[in-house]
Amino acid sequence: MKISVVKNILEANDRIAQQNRSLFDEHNLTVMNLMSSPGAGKTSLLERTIQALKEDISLGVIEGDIQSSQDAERIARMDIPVVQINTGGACHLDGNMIRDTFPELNLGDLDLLVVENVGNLVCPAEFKVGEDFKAMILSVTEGDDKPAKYPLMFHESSVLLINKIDLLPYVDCTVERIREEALKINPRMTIFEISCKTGEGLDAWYEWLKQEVRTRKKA
Ligand SMILES: Nc1nc2c(ncn2[C@@H]2O[C@H](COP(=O)(O)OP(=O)(O)OP(=O)(O)O)[C@@H](O)[C@H]2O)c(=O)[nH]1
Ligand SMILES: [Mg+2]
Repeated sequence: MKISVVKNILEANDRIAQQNRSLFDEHNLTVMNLMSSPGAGKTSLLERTIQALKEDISLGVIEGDIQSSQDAERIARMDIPVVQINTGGACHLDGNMIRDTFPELNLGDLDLLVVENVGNLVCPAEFKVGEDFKAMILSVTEGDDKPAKYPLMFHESSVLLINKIDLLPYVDCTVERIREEALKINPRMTIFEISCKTGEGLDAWYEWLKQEVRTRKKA
């Protein structure tokens, strides 16, 4: 009985996510659902990415947090449209919450909408919001055992960004092990090694993302 309740919630969410998806498609909009545990570097990656791409691509951001508007304030400083969702306790965003932001966003003006999910390595992976793809960040300070211990997010994500590689000399973490374990779970995953502090590895990420946006614009 308990299982069927959970299943119903996920099915109801899938329906709303599908409606969101149809609306995004009408606008040839690329939507990325960005996930990670707290502090892995989601907002830092967005700040870097916005800075690098905003001349070529029209970006918007939805910020998801349990509480506070600090991340939205960081993004607003970069002069692009941003909406903050406070879940008030929920550990993930869902289709409904995303739909509620539409009156605040001019979807027709955007090429790329990024949804920064609530910091959590588990729950966000279970809920679609209408995205084209999920991307996740794992920072090297979290440890190279994380793919094996938290496989769902790795399974659901098309992209893995291994962040904070500038800290590798100080932590016991092997990037090769992260790669191997992640690819065991999801062999199709595209992996980038980056530092949002130094900028290392980010050019390849920008190119990949621009290509994703271009492909949908032409569709
Ligand atoms: N050394 C180092 N620090 C980083 C890097 N990327 C992010 N940080 C730092 O890590 C901390 C968390 O970064 P955020 O970008 O706020 O992380 P987040 O994933 O958005 O955090 P939540 O939204 O709270 O889940 C900040 O102090 C950043 O300056 C990096 O590549 N190297
Ligand atoms: Mg953040």
